[in-house]
Amino acid sequence: MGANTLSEVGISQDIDGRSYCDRTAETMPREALAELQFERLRKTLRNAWDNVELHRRRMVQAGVVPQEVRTLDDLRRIPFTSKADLRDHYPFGLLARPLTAISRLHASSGTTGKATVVGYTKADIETWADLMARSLHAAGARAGDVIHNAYGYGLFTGGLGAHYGAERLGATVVPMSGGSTERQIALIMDLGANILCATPSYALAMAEVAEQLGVDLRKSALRVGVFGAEPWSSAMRCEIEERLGLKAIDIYGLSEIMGPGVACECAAQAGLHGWEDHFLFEVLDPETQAPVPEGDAGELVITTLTKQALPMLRYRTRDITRITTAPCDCGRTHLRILRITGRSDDMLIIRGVNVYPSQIEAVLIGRAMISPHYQLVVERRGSLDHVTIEVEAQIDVDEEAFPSIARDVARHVKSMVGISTDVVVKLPGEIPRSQGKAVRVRDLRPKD
Ligand code: DLL
Repeated sequence: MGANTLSEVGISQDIDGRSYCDRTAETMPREALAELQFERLRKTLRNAWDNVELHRRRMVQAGVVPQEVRTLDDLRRIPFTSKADLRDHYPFGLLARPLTAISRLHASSGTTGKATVVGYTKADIETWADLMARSLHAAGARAGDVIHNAYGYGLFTGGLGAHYGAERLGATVVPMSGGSTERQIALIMDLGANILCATPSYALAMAEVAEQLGVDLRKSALRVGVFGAEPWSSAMRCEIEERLGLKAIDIYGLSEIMGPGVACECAAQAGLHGWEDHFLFEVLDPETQAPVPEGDAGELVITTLTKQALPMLRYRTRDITRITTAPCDCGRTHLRILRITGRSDDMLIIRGVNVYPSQIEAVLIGRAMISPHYQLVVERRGSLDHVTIEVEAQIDVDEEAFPSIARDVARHVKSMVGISTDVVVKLPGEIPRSQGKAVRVRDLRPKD
């Protein structure tokens, strides 16, 4: 069960100007947190051993049984789990409970092959609602707020995850889902939304449509945006904050682990607090799988500590990030994930230079005469990969200026990211707008 009862959450505890959804859990001293993690890890390993054939087999192969895990460091002896394991055991092979005990299924979008299916018991849904309420609260949402939820409803975890969290917080939720952008804007204004939940790219698409309609969202009641589900740069954060007139907060999660609410920024906007009473976070070198020193970049690997239906042992997220356990201004003791740079699968190697789309985004956004919509087209030329950056001119820019804009963008990308690119300037509106996760890369390389 989750840490809170219904009556406890939504009552903010303002102490010294600090406010928590669950003060005890969020400010737990790190030693106590480690003890709790260990106790919960033992239970999780038991659950996985007793109920999931794959986990048991892997542990046997690795020569480790749950009873022999005596410290948190012993976690290193536990084998990894990957997305391929979920696919290979599609649809229910990794569930630790019979289908009769599963109250909800979600699935990942499955852009690369078969979808992966994830399941939740009633208690798992409760825990998720608690953690999502905790995340929304950390972001600055409060009971009584109107939360406009533009994350997609359905198999994607964004819509229902944010919805249950908003209700648990004691807020009023507007279950919009993605799309019908003009209607979204009208409802934000009419219903007096205080909080916007959306992907950052869709938030920007909303800002653009609002401007075209002559609606000034900066004059709306929106105070906070809770944006996630895709990588976004700090330049993008500034652009969104400026155009929507709100504080833009980063939220992280993935369906295999739970959905949104695994980690979320607080008002300090200085990294996403990973909720360590429910998850164990490691950052490993993706090649050697050795832990990297705190603060260095590596792959985020997550172990669930309270999931019943789908316990995940050392799940390799492929997300590249850094973490810090340094104290945060907000008083929360849980570690901070310092922005997800991108997925290791999305990393491009251009003439030996490793590049994530978000690094190029950071150069593009805020540049004069172009709008913050872009796509990267990756091709193979001979034996080398090549990137063409498609950017869009702002509405009032003369087409004669396009070649000089292209040269300017290419020069800045070269000097700030270190790669040579072609740049194509498109007319306003030519780059597809997202309603959920933006497609940033068109990969035209032959599949090997
Ligand atoms: O995207 C869950 C979610 C919904 C998170 C709404 C936040 C808000 P999946 O569809 O399974 O789940 O995709 C998970 O999205 O492994 C990351 O690569 C990426 N991702 C999620 N949040 C962030 C973020 C949801 N804040 C995958 N920054 C993850 C960067 C993110 N990437």
